[in-house]
Amino acid sequence: MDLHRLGWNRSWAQKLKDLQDEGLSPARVARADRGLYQLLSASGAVRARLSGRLRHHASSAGEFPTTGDWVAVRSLGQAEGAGSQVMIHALLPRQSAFRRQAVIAGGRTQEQTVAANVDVAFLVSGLDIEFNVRRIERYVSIAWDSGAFPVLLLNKSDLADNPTDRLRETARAVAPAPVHAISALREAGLEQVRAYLEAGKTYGFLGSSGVGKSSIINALLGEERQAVSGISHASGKGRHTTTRRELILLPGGAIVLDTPGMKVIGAWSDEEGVGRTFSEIEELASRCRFRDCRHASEPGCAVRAAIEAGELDPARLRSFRRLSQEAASIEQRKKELARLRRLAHRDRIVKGSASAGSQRRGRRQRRRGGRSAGRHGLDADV
Ligand SMILES: Nc1nc2c(ncn2[C@@H]2O[C@H](COP(=O)(O)OP(=O)(O)OP(=O)(O)O)[C@@H](O)[C@H]2O)c(=O)[nH]1
Ligand SMILES: [Mg+2]
Ligand SMILES: [Zn+2]
Repeated sequence: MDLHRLGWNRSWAQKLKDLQDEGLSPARVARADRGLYQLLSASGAVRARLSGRLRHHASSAGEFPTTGDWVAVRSLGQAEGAGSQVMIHALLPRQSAFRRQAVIAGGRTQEQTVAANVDVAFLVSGLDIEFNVRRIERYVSIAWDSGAFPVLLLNKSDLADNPTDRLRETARAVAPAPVHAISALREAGLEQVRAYLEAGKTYGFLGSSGVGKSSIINALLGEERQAVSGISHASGKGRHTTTRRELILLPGGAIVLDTPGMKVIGAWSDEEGVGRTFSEIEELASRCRFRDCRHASEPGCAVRAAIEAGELDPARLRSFRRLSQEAASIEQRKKELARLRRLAHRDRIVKGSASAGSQRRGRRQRRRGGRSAGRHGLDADV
């Protein structure tokens, strides 16, 4: 399989190179199921496990590979291809991450990444009785924080008496994130969703159980690949039809992530958080000769000295590097998104009082500007 089909690009190649480990090859996590991973790689689908070291460090950092992640693997010797198993040795720093607090043993909570490396987050809500603007707002703010670009899909427009009012209300609440009313069942408005899809980009579908995430994906695929619930979700009992997160390749080249419905509880790691988790490395780093020491080959590096003296596990430094790089990379995406958001906001305010003619001009100018997220239609569909 061509890795680009899975979203591989120069920036990922660079991140793999940064691991400075020979003989590791990249693969993307298609499914994660309690320690067992389904990966897609250049040699097709493979099953994988975490190396003991990675598992150990992942549990201390609360970060296991998840669907959408790029990992570095080493084959276990058998012939590669369907049925072979590989070992995951490293997790590449994420470009975006949807995180939530999961309750673990003893009632404690631990941060869990629900979806990684999503470019556009389709936040799905139902236009039926479960419609709730406050919940939608929470989803949108989590999406901005994750480093993904949020797009609201108000599904089940066939069940709404007043879809236009709700569309308007939502658009006002989440501006400048775009909002679209669709019906997966009637296949209405799906062209608005297709307009976002680009080859090699990753699209996550997120939202409560029963809102129609899998139904929309099936409609985009043109086949009933994902199981959807035949029963009514009107009771809101939260029966999950999709039970695991999964990566799906659409015919046009876009990569889609289906997820089980989730409750939104926000909380995000930041660069400071990374420092707290790796306090012993921070402590050592404060004794490096150079303040901006990367602990690679700089003279007077206290971190490398500790590794050479056997006082620090090199894998620990690797996890630290990955998490710091990840935090920086998500931080950078958030800044870029914030900039787009401000621009779109300003644009919207101007547009609000503008005539139809100047709106068209505004749109043309934006197109000429050629901003990367420009084609994601920053104006709501109202
Ligand atoms: N009326 C109507 N029903 C829909 C529409 N889209 C989905 N449904 C129905 O809603 C129910 C739930 O759809 P799913 O696609 O399974 O929802 P989901 O978001 O994937 O749910 P989980 O996998 O549990 O998170 C099914 O009975 C679908 O047939 C729609 O546009 N209109
Ligand atoms: Mg589903
Ligand atoms: Zn150093």
